[in-house]
Amino acid sequence: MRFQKARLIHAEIPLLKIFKTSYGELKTKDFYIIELMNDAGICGYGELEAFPLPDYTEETLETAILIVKQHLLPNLVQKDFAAPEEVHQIFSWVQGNEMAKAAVELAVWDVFAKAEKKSLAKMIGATKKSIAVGVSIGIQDSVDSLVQLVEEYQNEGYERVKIKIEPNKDIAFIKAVREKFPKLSLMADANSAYNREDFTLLKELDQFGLEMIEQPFGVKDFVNHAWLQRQLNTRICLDENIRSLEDVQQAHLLGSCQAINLKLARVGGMVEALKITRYCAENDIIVWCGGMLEAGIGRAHNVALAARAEFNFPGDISASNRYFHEDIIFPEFTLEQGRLNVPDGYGIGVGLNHNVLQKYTKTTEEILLNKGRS
Ligand code: OSB
Ligand code: MG
Repeated sequence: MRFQKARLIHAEIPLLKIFKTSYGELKTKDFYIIELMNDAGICGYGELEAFPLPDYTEETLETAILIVKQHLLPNLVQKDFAAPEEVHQIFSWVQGNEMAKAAVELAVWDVFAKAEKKSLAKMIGATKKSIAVGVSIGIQDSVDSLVQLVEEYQNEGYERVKIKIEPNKDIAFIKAVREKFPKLSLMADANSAYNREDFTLLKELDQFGLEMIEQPFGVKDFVNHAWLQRQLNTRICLDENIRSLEDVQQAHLLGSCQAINLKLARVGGMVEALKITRYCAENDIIVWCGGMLEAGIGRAHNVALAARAEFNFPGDISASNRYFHEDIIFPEFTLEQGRLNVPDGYGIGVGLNHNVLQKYTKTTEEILLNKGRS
């Protein structure tokens, strides 16, 4: 298969609720859609997930789109590909820049699945028809507003709740939620807000029966996570640390965690994600699908991945209406008894809702891939 052209659509949609983490706030979802068209006119889609600031990982939307245009798309020019894995291989000379690679690679997967007249889920060996999902709640101003929000999401049917924490917005918040909902599947995500000096506080979290504590320490810190895991009963889950299979192997061998929040964007796309999934299953590490507040295209890729049998823990893959007044896809993802249905149409199984997308589009750019660049 050859690729004819790419279209880069830059859009920004307002979030229904401000999303606050230990490192900052997001009011909108700012992203690019990468549309790739092959020589038969089949279009596939990927979503560039990097955030505007280099605070979650090193990449930003600006750096990532530059890598896409200058280094990744030119690698597709006038080459014949027999499988998406070949595209992953041809990108391997580019160090880091996982989100840029994932956006293009995932568009390639969508094109191949559509060309083979299969759903993406089926193409990657996923068998579930629907997936259990959870909700990730940003840091709230008060304990009361957090408890109220948890109640709302629980009533909507979310099966697992993740609460963002940071120093001074931790014990009292988790304690209040646990007291109100003794049986809720509950976890906390620190986004690297703590260090070894906070040990007593992190140990205090051990009493609330949390499923896991996500990323308490620094984003390159495997050693101190291992030190902490040895002293906690609660599982540690790594998010920011994990960019590749090698990172998972390192975490496993050091004992840095017992669970992995797997994000397609953070590990460079589907090929790496599937390797990590296999490794986790073989080594008794919990693997579950995280989120980046994706618009509908990114969400569709997550749903396909989470439909694989290894994903037994509900992902951060909520319904479209948990994030946005309107999503850029049709049909939107809706919650049914705490679950999202896995689309069975060809490829990602959802299409762009052009009316909605147009409203929020900032720029569109076309790049020819068949006779050099436009
Ligand atoms: O740490 O998992 C995270 C959102 C932005 C940046 C980092 C994280 C998150 C989430 C959101 O937790 C999960 C979702 O998409 O619902
Ligand atoms: Mg996280």
